[in-house]
Amino acid sequence: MRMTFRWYGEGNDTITLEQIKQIPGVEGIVWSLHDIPAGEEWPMDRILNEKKLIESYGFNIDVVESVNVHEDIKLGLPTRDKYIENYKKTIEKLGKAGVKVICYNFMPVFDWTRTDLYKKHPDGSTSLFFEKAKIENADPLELVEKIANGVNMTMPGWEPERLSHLKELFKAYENVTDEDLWNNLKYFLEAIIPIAEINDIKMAIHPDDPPWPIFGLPRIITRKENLRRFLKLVDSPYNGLTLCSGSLGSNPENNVAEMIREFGPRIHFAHIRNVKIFENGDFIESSHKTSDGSLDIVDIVKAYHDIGFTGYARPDHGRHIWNEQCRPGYGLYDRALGIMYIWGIWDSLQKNSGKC
Ligand SMILES: [Mn+2]
Repeated sequence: MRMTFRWYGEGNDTITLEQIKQIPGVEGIVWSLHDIPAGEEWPMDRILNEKKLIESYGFNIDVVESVNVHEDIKLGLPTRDKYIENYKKTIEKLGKAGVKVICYNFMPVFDWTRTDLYKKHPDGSTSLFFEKAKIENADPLELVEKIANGVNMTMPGWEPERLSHLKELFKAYENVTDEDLWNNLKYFLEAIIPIAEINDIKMAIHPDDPPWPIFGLPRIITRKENLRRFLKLVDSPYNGLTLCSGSLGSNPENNVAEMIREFGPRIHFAHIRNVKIFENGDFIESSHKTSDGSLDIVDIVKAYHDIGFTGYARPDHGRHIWNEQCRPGYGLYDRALGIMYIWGIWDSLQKNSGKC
């Protein structure tokens, strides 16, 4: 397992590369060019600048999260081909720069959805929270405005230019079914996977978060059967998964450890975090510790160990603790604690199996 840490870039993150350097066992920075809108080709000089900066701290740049997919591709509009061409050119350039994995998602409109970004835990820490009833009864436009105004920074997936077209986007998706979305995803994969193969870049789709339909929008990357179907759309090792335990695990019917054991070699990127699910279907992002949430993180890490996982991992999200002011879900302290929890489990498994 190769540990990484997501970083939003110079001037776009409260955390520094010096700080990340002091977290034990972190080899790579998960990065992106966050200011480039979905559908545009990434400029080579910008890619190389980022590479130079990250590598100067001794980190690898192997994982990019994300290269976002333009809505026209997800909608299957005739304009999709030009955006797919741009996507292919970006893959080629990232391949030249030495990138090994691209994480992306195929969720209509939103990358992720929560109802509260700073929900308080009994210990005074805060984290992202999803209140099921609020989403079921909410006007999405109102909710989005409230969430977006609650933070003083641009969040991936919630960019102002995307949100300003929200009404039109909802309209455009009105008649798009799950099957349409599957077809549009297949069309996209058939175009990009051959390019990923030539450039030795593993594509790794992130599951839908949360893994069920919201606001009537279709969602397909949600459970084991669908992941199975996804991997068969283009049956290549370059068409793989970002297995996000927290996203998939917020549906109690999903058994994350079982998925790891089934999809093993097709998992290129592991997002490891815990969630606490309440009886009414609400969930809150908890610390990584198994007893703090509903997911058995020990069993999840053990599943990766059992399959001999050599791919990339990150602690995904963390709570906001010790009064840290940071991007929602992306503080330094709790993600660093999460990494140490994961290493603790991993190293003891290594030792027990005589590998350490
Ligand atoms: Mn994730």
